[in-house]
Amino acid sequence: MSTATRPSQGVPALYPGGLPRPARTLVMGIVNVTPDSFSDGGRWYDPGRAVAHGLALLDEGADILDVGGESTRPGAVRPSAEEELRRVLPVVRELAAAGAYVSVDTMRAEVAARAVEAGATLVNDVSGGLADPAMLPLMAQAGVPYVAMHWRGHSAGMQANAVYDDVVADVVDELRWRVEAAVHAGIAPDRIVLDPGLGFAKSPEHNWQLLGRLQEVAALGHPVLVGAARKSFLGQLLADPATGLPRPADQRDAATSAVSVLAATQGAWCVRVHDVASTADAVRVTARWGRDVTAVTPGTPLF
Ligand code: PMM
Repeated sequence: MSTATRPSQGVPALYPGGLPRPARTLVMGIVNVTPDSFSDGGRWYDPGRAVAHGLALLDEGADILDVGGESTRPGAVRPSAEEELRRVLPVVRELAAAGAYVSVDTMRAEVAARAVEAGATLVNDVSGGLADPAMLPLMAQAGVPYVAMHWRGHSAGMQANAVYDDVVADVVDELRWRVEAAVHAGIAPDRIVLDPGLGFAKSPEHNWQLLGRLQEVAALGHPVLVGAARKSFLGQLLADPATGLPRPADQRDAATSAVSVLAATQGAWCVRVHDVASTADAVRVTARWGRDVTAVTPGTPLF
């Protein structure tokens, strides 16, 4: 499909608060412009290749493209702000110009501001405003939707923070505090999306508990984004029975689609994935299925 014929990719008209609210779970396609992300490290590091990849994800059915220039894999070393800008800006600019709904995955206010200038219409901050004190005030000013993820520290040492009394209750409390901080800074509540932050200071068991009790996160009253794609807890679940070795990251897409379906049944607003084609189909099937179930027994959960 040529870029000229790609005006909106079916993303519904924006709400006054800027959040699309379709009748199904949205699909956010991942465009990592990094040399070192765990799942696709280096494949789209060149800006031209990243743009081509983003356009291909749109054609596969992505509603939103999430462009990131910093790997958050456990132990990752942070790039400088200049380097992050150099990676993401040209990609954001070109994808937005092609008509995509572009999100920028950054913890830095300066990068968020420059990306919004370049055409990004959503900011995805894995630190929920904790990494950069300038982020929440900037978001209040920018007025675009803001994803606040549950986070307890930078990747280098984050797994040492994976200590909870009750992971779901603790994550919900900490997300509530982030919402309070965001609203206090002036961000409109209807622009805030929450994310439990799978894999960020979480053990596999923590991730499974959060997924199983996703409705407790949704009960905070904000749209919920789920980022399970290709993460190591899936690799561990599907470890080779003979060797015990985790399933490699590039062979976790079927499991990711299964998580997308289940997250959609729990009312997730959006799922963030690498393999858009399978999840784009999965969320459509889930929405169609759920419509009839709801029609028969209103208000009954699917499972
Ligand atoms: N995970 C990664 C990066 N950004 N953003 C949100 N909102 N939620 C996530 O779970 C999340 C994220 C790390 O995964 P990647 O290296 O495959 O992009």
